[in-house]
Amino acid sequence: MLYPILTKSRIVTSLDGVWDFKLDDGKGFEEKWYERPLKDSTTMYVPSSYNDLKEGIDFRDHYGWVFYQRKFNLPQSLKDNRVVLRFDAVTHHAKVYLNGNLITEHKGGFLPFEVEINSFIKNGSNLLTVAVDNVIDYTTLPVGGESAMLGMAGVDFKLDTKKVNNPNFDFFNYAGITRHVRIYTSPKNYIEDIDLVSNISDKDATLSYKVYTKGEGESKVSIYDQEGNMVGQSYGNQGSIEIKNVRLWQVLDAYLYDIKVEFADDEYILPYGVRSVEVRGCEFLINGKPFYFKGYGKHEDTFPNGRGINEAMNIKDLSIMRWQGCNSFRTSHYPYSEEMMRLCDREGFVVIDETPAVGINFSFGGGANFNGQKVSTFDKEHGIKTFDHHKEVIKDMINRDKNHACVVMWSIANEADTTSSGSFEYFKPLFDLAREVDPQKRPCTMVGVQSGADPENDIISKLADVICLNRYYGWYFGGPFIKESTELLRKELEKWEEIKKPVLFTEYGADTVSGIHNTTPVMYSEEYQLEYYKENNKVFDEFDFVIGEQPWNFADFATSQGLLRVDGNKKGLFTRDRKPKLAAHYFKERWNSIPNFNYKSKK
Ligand code: BDP
Repeated sequence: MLYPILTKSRIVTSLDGVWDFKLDDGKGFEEKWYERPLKDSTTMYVPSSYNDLKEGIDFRDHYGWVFYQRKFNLPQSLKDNRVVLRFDAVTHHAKVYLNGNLITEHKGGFLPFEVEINSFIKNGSNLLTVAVDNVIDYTTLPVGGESAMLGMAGVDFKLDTKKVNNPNFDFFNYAGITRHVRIYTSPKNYIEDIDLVSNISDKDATLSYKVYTKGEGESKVSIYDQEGNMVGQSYGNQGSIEIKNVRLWQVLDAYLYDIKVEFADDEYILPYGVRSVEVRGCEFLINGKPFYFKGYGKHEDTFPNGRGINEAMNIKDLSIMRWQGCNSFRTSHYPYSEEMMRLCDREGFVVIDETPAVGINFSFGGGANFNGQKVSTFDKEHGIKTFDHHKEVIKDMINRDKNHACVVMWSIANEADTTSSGSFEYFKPLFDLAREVDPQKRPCTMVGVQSGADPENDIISKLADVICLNRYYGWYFGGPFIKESTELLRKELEKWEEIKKPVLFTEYGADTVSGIHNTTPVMYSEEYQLEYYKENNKVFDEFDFVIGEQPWNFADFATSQGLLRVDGNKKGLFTRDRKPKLAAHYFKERWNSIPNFNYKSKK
């Protein structure tokens, strides 16, 4: 899906701003709130998660639907164009009404959807209503259950009078219209999508393209360098163009060409970086050189936006990461905003792009697993029901992000159940699908949970091109005995060595409350976090097939309330407002002395 931009044939206008808003009291649909102006509404900023923008726990933890509403008028001059209403993300389920008519519906909270509105627009004022549901269950991604993963330890009561969401994941279930809302236009004969793949040979590259169009016309594709010089051109919906003396997109030193596509009266311009990605043996090659991942698992999480897009913070985060010597991050645990992906293209950050598939695992929370029943994750009757939706999000994510130079690998899921019966049957077709739909055929991974899995029996070793591991030796596993625990990490790595694939640590960390200090490194102190990382990193450095380290997490973030979460998850190297903890300075020193390439290569 193309990102909406202004060109000579396209207009984009924003519907962001202050909308009317109302929590559903159970009668919203019955009373057809979408047919007329909302009564007794409050104000709400779009885009944002609504949860932290008004006071009170009933508001913050609201379960179910909410209604957003605004009016808009459109210029008459747009009438002869195709007019499209586009939502970049609505979490988790949206029903969109225009002038009282349901015009589209969308499931999944982290990917864009759009609808042509020509036949629904009126002259004068148009009433736009978006009903948004935050309910998570066995069919949604991320997954929710009937009892909490984190909370209510030892308390056996049911909230009969009140339904609550129980995330099977460790981040606050923020909801709402979380990314931009826009109306854009295109001519009636238009460019629908573009696939770009490049092959580099020595000094030159060949760009193969495919243009998907609607209506009558012929395509023309032209490549411009950053100075605006045309460096190649071709006609037809499919073809290839040579770029002589190509300037590659390099890590932290990006170079983007403009790919201009013309079709009938339509024009679209796509910034595109030429680079190659390949897994060879136990190495991860970018532009042919063995890359070492230095960076983080992150979240889109700020106050008071919640998961709402915060572009100023995106700039700040990349700046901090650059300062620290980082070169990469994972979009844990859902696809991030399109603006963030475009920013990473421009800055040269390397991104592992993850689906919202988190919580496909019924063994979390000490077996809290959905009301304490010992149901297996892939149990045909009572197990997970996410398969079809999982296919959709893989297709939609790859379709949205396929042309980004920054994206070097797809992550199919985080900490799924990868050992119990049915897991291979569930995941094998998903890996096949990702490999089939990506025009650039990037490597695929799945991020593994530390549940005592034996590398040989963990399906990750069969399906993934890179073994991504989340490991908490010295925290959940063996804390406070850091040294003894990392001895177990060493033993585990000796086993992974036999699988003969690259291993990347996508999570490791310890909760650390900023400001707690001690001469002896005790748990939760900044000194403990420092010690934890030093000891884990020592082990990583011993193994050549360990191709990177991404501590958990870049910054502290909001979670559900629970006994293990003091105002959220405190594993950040930075506080939620981006102030460094002690270990952040240690990583700055370490990462600035580790090169982006050839760190582990044998001399
Ligand atoms: C892992 C999850 C991550 C959690 C983290 C933690 O992938 O989402 O926040 O552990 O417990 O299980 O801090």
